[in-house]
Amino acid sequence: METTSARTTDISGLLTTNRVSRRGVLMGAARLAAGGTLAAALGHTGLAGVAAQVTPTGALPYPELKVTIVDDPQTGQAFKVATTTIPAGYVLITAVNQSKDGSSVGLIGPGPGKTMQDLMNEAATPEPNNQGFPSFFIHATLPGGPATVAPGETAQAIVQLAAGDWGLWGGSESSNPPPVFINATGGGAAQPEPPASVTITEVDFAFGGLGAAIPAGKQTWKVVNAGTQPHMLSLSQVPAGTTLEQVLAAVSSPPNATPAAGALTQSDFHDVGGIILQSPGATAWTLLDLPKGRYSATCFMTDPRNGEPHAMEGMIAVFDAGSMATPAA
Ligand SMILES: [Cu+2]
Repeated sequence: METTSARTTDISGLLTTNRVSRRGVLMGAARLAAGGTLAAALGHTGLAGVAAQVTPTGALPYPELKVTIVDDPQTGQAFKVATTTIPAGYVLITAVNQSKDGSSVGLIGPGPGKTMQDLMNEAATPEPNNQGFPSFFIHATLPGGPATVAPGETAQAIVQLAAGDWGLWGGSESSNPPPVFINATGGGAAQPEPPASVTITEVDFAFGGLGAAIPAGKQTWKVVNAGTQPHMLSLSQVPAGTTLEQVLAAVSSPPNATPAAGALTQSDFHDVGGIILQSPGATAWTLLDLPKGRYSATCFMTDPRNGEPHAMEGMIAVFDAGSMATPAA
């Protein structure tokens, strides 16, 4: 049996690797928030925003917020948006990753009964070590957004935005994109729920729904957080026949360790999307196009109770798309 300290060391290592670290994204957000960047960005940008340029989304009857991720010499990555105002309700978030690294685009808003200023004040307030996870994320409203967008690729998610103020956050383990603020207006208009062929239920700590036969090709998954902590669904294609044990080993090994013979390396994981952090009770939809093959599903949220990534607590699975093979979960 591993000792707790040895395991913690391993986990610290895994969290510094670009491939597996999504917590780096969160820590980046916390750092910039603590530095007042959130407040400064808000003061600079203002919440009034520019004129809405809502793009019709073809077959999908939702307003689209297109976010282009670019390399930035200061912050690693930066977000560019065509508009900072968007109708409330279901919103299609399109993340176009033009940077050289993977990325994610999440949304964050004040918790129930709170304002964006409350959220920024909390974010800027030093807090005791909360197992490395900033507590303002726990208290915020996290509708989700496109996760695990490979360099040069585009990923889409449909989220539900109440009228009010939202911030875009995300990036990669090695980037710190300044937040971009979005104002959702109006709302109440009747919109159909996005049609989905697969429903994934996130619980503390597992993914439900991956036991069903997953087809190959274009599809939409409904992702429901039925747990008590924020969760995420990070999807990557992995070599055929990859086992859960191999994925677990890959996310557990220190970044600079020499991989054992036959072990998976970063290049064995091709990111295909998913949903970045969503609050308990939140539902989001990920638009996927899955070539026939094997995939891993992982949550890298940090459990604030013990500092463990959720993956190490059971939120890790492998499955096949386009095959009747029984998935392991
Ligand atoms: Cu989780």
